[in-house]
Amino acid sequence: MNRPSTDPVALFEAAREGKRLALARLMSLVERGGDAARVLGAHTYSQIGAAYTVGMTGAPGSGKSSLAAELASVVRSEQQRLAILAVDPSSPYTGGAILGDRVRMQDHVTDDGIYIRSMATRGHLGGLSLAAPQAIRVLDALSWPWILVETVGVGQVEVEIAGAADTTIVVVNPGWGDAVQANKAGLMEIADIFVINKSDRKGADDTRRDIQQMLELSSLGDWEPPIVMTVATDHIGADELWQTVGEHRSYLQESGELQVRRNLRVQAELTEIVTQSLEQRVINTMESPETAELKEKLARGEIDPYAAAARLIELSNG
Ligand SMILES: Nc1nc2c(ncn2[C@@H]2O[C@H](COP(=O)(O)OP(=O)(O)O)[C@@H](O)[C@H]2O)c(=O)[nH]1
Ligand SMILES: [Mg+2]
Repeated sequence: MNRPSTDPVALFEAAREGKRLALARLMSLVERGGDAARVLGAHTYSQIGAAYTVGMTGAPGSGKSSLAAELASVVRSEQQRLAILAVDPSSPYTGGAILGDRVRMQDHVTDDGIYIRSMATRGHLGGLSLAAPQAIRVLDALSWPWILVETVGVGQVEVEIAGAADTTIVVVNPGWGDAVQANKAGLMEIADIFVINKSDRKGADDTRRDIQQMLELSSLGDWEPPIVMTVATDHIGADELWQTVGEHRSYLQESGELQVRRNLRVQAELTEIVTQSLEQRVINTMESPETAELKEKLARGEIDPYAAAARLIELSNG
């Protein structure tokens, strides 16, 4: 029998009663993936759909965590609750960063209406691309109405995670070429809202123009991504940003695009789960003694790679 501390369903129920430690353990289970994540997925699936997910991505140091802290204040002033998932191993919210004065997140640490969790990359298959949506679902099932996912806008997986939100915010800074860099990283395509944070610095207007020009060159739908200027460290712009998120949400709901997006998202996740489990199965087969002879034959040129592959797939299905 599972002890309560590792039984995912028991942890989920304890987390539902507001127990923070249970929630922390639950998120660790999700991070690790495997059976516990599967059980949890089945247990929570019928209880999701009410949460709204906001992704925020941009280069390291662009001010995402500072903005997240600012948004947390806005959300709390509206008596709403917000969960923040930081998928950024380089600047986790845990330990020093959260308690230090670098980011004003310490105001929120003891607030029941705010939950902050950083997720680290795991060293095995599945990784963050599967853990992040699962973590979002758990928070959704626990009735967190708003979930903000912060990821560094470098690396395909990170960009994908942020882009898989209902609303995606792309954060850039003033300075020559920042918008161009964001474009190269594939951030232009996923942006529903642009933020030029550190607008206290020189070149903010130029950056705005750069983004506008890039937007004009790309094929837009009915929603033209607004550009919001912020200075997170001076509490400027977070209200407007949150209002813009609300407008985008209304747009998605009224146009029916929210459901379309969510359908595409869950289909992409399905593909990912299938791909990764097949990949794992093939790797297991490759390592099994049964394939030793096959590999030797391949090495001796007695069988061609395609025929060997067909045999290997047969073995992995068996
Ligand atoms: N001048 C200025 N500095 C900022 C602003 N927003 C954040 N910073 C600073 O930029 C640094 C990186 O911020 P952080 O929120 O950790 O960025 P992240 O890596 O994107 O999460 C910190 O030293 C912040 O104090 C801003 O609007 N103006
Ligand atoms: Mg950060």
